[in-house]
Amino acid sequence: IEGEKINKNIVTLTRFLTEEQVKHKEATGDFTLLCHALQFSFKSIAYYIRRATLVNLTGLAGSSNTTGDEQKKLDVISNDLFIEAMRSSGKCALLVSEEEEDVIYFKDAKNARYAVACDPIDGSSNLDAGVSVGTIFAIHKLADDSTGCKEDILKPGTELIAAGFTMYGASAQLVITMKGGSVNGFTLDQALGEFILTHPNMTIPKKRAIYSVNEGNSLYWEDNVKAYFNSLKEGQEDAGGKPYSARYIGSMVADAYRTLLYGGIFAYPADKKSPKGKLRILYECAPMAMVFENAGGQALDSKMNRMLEVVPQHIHDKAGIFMGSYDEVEKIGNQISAGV
Ligand code: AHM
Ligand code: MG
Repeated sequence: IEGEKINKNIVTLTRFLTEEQVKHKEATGDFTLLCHALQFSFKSIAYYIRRATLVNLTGLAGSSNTTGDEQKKLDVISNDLFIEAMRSSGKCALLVSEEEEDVIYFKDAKNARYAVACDPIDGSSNLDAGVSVGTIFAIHKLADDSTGCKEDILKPGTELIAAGFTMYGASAQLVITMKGGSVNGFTLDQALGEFILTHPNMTIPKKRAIYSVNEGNSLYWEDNVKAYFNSLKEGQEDAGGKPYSARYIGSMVADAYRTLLYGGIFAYPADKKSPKGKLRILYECAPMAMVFENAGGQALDSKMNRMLEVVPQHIHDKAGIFMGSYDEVEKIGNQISAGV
């Protein structure tokens, strides 16, 4: 019978989170509620991105964010949606967003124990062309005696309790990982309005001859970085004598998602033009590094330190990043650290 082929034992994100909560005896349910608010913001952002061209949401908003980038209308809307989702959850004490200069404190959330960092729309230069963008999130727990302060979020990635991203592509893909846990991928079923577990226990291939970097910056790269990327194009012994393939979307979430599934490396190195790198530690580098490490890969900064151990001094601090398959990052470590 046709009906027999249909999977009736579907794991939604809600079910997944509830089952995870049961595994942790000390859990209060607060984290689960925070994640419900997160997933609602992803669904709303996905909805507005899909409709952007139809309802005049493409183009600039006429303002610029803290870093001086011109804001797109969707940057502004997504940031507002994310902030409201966190505020209304009652579980978020403070929020750092790429679009906000300062930390946002939700003082009304009296019993909130979480601090969240987010990039509401990462890769927004791709928006008007309909190319994949994403939302990145990172969740810290407040210190026991804290009611919410900057120090609760200015922490290294090793202290994250959960992190992940949603990619708005052909479908919306949510990837989430928790401290010491596996990496799980969910696909938004538009008809059901639910994220469905489609990629359980994701692991990144150990190696793959694909590199993903903006080579337009190579004029500014340090010599050791130049030498490393040039070596990939020269035909590698361990890639059957063939050169690596290049893939670069210019949306970290989309480049990272592909790298997670296919393997290879993604990099945004610090260079002479941007000595501290371009990508932000709290809401770009650290959460991605957590996903990659929990999937069996690695992530380093431009000084070849473990990305998760980098401690930001300020909420919008940046770092260079190299992340991907375990063996590929190992190779970078060996080739580049010689010149660090
Ligand atoms: P954004 O958060 O302002 O969109 O910038 C971050 C994006 C990343 O998604 C991507 O990896 C990188 O910037 C691309 O930068 P470039 O255009 O310099 O290659
Ligand atoms: Mg970004």
